Amino acid sequence: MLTRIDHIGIACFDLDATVEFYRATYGFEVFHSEVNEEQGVREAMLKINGTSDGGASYLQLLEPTREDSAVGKWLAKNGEGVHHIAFGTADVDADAAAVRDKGVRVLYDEPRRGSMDSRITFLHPKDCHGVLTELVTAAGSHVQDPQDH
Ligand code: MC0
Repeated sequence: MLTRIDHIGIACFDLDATVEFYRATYGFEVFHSEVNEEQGVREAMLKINGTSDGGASYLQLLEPTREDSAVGKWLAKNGEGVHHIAFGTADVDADAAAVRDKGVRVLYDEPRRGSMDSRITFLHPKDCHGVLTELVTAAGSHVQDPQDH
């Protein structure tokens, strides 16, 4: 079950300048930053709020580390802006399988490593009305207790 917006991925040319914009304009601070070589990104996670299933919601600022990466190609074509949205789930394997059964292309056979040791997969934007969509199970995420609301 998809329980939250885990993050909104924003592609940018200059990560440090974009981080500074979000800090100076809104007061958002960097919660975590890393380089993900497999995905070809340098990224900063700005935490917006925590959630009751053990996850949280973030803005994810993404600067490509190489031109032929997904974000590099997208930036060259579109310029800066919202690159993808990510829904949080306690069970990315089950939710990816359920979405695949509905005819949506899931881009990975098995979830891969995402930010902060999360497990992630992507759905093809052409099957999602133009929105590149990610499913994420955060490290430490747990199935939500019905009494958690
Ligand atoms: C491409 N398209 C998009 C799009 N990227 N549409 C909406 N949003 C996007 N972000 C569209 C293009 O405009 C094009 O449409 C068509 O999809 C094919 O795109 P392409 O430029 O030819 O590129 P492909 O086909 O080589 O790759 C597209 C694909 C790829 C979505 C399969 O970007 C991919 O595998 N993405 C998943 C991985 C990813 O994005 N990683 C970066 C974030 P037209 O109409 O022109 O044919 S990593 C991340 O976020 C991690 C660190 C995390 O969250 O923890």
